[in-house]
Amino acid sequence: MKIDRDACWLKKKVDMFELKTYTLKAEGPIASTIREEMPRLFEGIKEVNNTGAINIELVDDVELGAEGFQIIKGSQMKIQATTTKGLLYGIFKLYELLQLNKPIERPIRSIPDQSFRMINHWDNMDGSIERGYAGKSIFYNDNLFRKDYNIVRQYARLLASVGINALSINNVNVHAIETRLILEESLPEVKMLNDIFASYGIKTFLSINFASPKKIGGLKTADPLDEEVVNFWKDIIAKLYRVIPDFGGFVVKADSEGEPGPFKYGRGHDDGANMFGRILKKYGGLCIWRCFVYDCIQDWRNRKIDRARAAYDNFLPLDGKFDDNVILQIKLGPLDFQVREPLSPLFGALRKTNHIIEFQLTQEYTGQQKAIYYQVPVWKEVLDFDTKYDYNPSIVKKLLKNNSPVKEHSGICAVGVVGMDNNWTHHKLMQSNLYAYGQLAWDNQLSSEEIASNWTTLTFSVSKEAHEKITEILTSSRETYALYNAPNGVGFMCKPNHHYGPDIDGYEYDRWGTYHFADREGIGNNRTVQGTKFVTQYSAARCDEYNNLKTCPDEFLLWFHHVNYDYVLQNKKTLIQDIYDNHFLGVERVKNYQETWESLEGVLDEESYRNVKGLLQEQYRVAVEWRDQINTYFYRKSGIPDQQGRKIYS
Ligand code: GCW
Repeated sequence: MKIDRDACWLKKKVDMFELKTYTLKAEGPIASTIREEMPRLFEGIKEVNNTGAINIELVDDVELGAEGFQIIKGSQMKIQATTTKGLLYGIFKLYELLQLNKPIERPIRSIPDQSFRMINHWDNMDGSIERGYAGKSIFYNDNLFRKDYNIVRQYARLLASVGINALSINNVNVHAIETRLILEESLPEVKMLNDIFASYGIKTFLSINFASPKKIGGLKTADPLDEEVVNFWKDIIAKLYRVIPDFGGFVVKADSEGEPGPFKYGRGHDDGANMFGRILKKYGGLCIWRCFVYDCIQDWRNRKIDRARAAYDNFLPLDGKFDDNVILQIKLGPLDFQVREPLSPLFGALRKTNHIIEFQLTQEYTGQQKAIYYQVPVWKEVLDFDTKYDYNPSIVKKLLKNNSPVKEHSGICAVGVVGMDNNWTHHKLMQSNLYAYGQLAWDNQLSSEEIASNWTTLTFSVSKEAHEKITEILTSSRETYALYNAPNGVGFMCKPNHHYGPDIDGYEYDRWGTYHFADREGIGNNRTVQGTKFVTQYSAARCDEYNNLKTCPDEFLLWFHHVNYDYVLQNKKTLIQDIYDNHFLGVERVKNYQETWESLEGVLDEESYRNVKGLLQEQYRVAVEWRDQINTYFYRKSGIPDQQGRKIYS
């Protein structure tokens, strides 16, 4: 099948009738990229000396910072920035504004809200992608680098076009072969990738194995306070930066799901992270340390342990103890990218530590690229969430930066989504999540609807009516998926291998701390002050709200409380009827998507139409499974019939 790599939001050139020339007053790798991009983006444009119709120029404008830009339209058009990276962002924005037919009536000054706008690749050198559902890795295959630099360059272009400025290129679960990526033998290829991304203003990081000193250094320990271990890392890092002087640094998953870490040596995570920080500092490198640390061998009988508490219990006591080039990376929810999950209580509680929030573009628990799940509504809920601490601003999108001692060492990271599938993301409509992630990380004020509408316009050339149908499907899809999935924030209930489709008791007696405790009377986790006390990890105001049955939002009810099936929710329904209604409604909405999509036959390009039509059939099949299994399970447990007498299997 034709590799349709440009079949994304950059696919259509803009014809700028009167603006056929440009000047660029800047040099260097990113300036070369701009010279390459201009004719790719703008029909018939060419570079001239002195003064063109578009003047792209470096200026002194401290307020713009290192990434901001401004576009001024007069007798000529000016794109100005303090760096070539800012100029690159400016030409992509100009392209988008013209493509969207948005007139530039007044100067546009744009400075990114979030400093870190990063992607983590969970790619393995064997070519697989952990939790990847869009084909094989674009970087590796058969334990070798693919060396398909054309694809990598097109990917770098996509990322830069939506302002993404950093990425890590291998899985955070670092297996034997990826442990060797930091060795001299790998550095020429790592440099090739690094330099392609750098030419688009993107910093490259490697995920490293904390036990590397033992695995590839011949040492008997990986203790971060051991002098030989420190010397091992000094040698590795010195050689790496000699070959790749502009390298970003390391991403570390330690003491997590079997990955080695400092706990083994009786050390704290601050000891581990700061060891890397101290060595990386002189090269300008960063250590990004993940907080996904919990008891992954939990005994389901032990009701005292609550995995949801773990990140806060492990890392809040270390607040302020990390070096200024160390950044904590924290998942948006306390457990693991669930459809409905309250915010991780570390946000707002951490006051003196650089940190970034971790999203997941790949749909591990949310349909695995076979269901439509546009994620901006989730991200808006999180970024606009007020943690209600007694300081200002206590809203997440502001405190990420304000509570990080080094402002530019804060922001957002997301687990990536692209693979070798010819449209990058397997599901054509899920390209929108990659586009949306970059746009929203840059401008936290953008609405879910606006981003969806812009992506649709850039991607499809369709009538206003068809445009509306596509954006309506996108913006409602997260709610639809949540309606037919695990109810009211209880989470999981999916197949343990691996998270696609229902298996209500699949995780009930497992070691992962992911339980629902359903019995014949009721269901849910007691995380209140009478239960695991997880709720006390929030601010006083949020703790009271969640702890109190009367004020706990219905969508988190079973995350925080164990209630009977006849408990009356805030929406005035009993829990059991709410479960029945939501699961019937969720399937109906998928059915409506199918009908809406069929009305677009002949309106959309054939490939996109068939891609989504086929995947919607699969989404409908699995939605029916979720509905019938959840409804039947809880009808059998509770014995309470559906008030509307609909078909529930006895
Ligand atoms: O969501 C879980 C995934 C693991 C992943 C882990 C993590 C890379 O099931 O595949 O490992 O989280 O975030 O480290």
